[in-house]
Amino acid sequence: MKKRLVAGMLVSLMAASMVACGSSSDTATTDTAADAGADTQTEAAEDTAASGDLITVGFAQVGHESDWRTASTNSVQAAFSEENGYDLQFVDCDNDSAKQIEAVRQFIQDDVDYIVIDPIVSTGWDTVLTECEDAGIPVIVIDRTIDDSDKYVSWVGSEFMNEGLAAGTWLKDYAAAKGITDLNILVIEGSNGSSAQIGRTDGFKKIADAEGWTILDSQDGDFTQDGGQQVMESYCKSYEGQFNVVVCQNDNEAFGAMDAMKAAGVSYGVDKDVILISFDACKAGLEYVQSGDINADFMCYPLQGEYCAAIVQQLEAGETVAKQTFMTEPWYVAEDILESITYTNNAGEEVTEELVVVTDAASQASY
Ligand code: GYE
Repeated sequence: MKKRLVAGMLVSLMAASMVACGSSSDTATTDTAADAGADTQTEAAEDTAASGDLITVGFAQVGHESDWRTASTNSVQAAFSEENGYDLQFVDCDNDSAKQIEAVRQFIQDDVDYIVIDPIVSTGWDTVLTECEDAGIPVIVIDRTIDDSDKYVSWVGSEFMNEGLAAGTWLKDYAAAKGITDLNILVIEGSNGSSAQIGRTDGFKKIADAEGWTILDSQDGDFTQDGGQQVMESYCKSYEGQFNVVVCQNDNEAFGAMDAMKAAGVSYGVDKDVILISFDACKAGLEYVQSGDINADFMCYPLQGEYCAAIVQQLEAGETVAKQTFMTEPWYVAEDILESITYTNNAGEEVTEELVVVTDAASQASY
């Protein structure tokens, strides 16, 4: 299908496909949606390969800051392979928003068929997305969200606010089960201005405020191991002997924080000085949950390439695409103390979610 046709379709899609919500009925399970995506893709790839015409896709990736990011990059590159009928232009934006906007403008100049963006920050997108629209190039957003513009066709990713709410609720129930009444918390946030940082911070804070917990400090660790280590080193000096919970907004920050705590003589994990909470649930993270060094790890599913390619194929076929597709994510814990947690999610629904005890990280982790 030629881009001009897709552009025409884009306008009606925007008007018709505002199915935004976060209710469980719109939540794609990772298996079923990925399977459906894979089927559509194979058929379409056969057609495309037969015609010898590759679909060009520009992908402006955040950077290479974490294990999660590596998994995301691999997933998108595998889904948009030449074998599958695509010519992928991949740009690692190195966590630099200006560079990311520049990459999108270059895709417009190169007249790609589709643009995929994982937005480093959630604001500042309207102008360049208008340029994409004017050029007739459909934009698909993955992972992080965009706040200030609706000029994209579809988004695939996680509900970060729910991840934060779940972490807070788990801490509340876990502390009660262990008889810990006084919680003094240090937070190492993800990259400032990213929707992942904003959602996880706000969700957790909502529970902390309701429970009257003390958040001693909350600083940016940039989603990196180095960042986590540096922030934790300074926390260990400034708050020596004053904290008993550390919340890291991704696994790599948690790895850095563990090194810093070890060096400062602070113990962490199951029945130690500090309860350690993390997000992402990547393989190395789950190994630390299994060993009891991380108490709980809230999954954020990065293998979104298949979903994204399935959306491209739907657009190629002239079908209506969902405005939002949510990943389904389990919450992992080290101990068999609580079976589930119940909380009110970002869509205002009361949900009960199982907690999965990590007993075999190697087979429980897929990235
Ligand atoms: O948690 C972190 C990565 O945007 C959800 O970015 C993603 C976050 C993920 O660097 O590890």
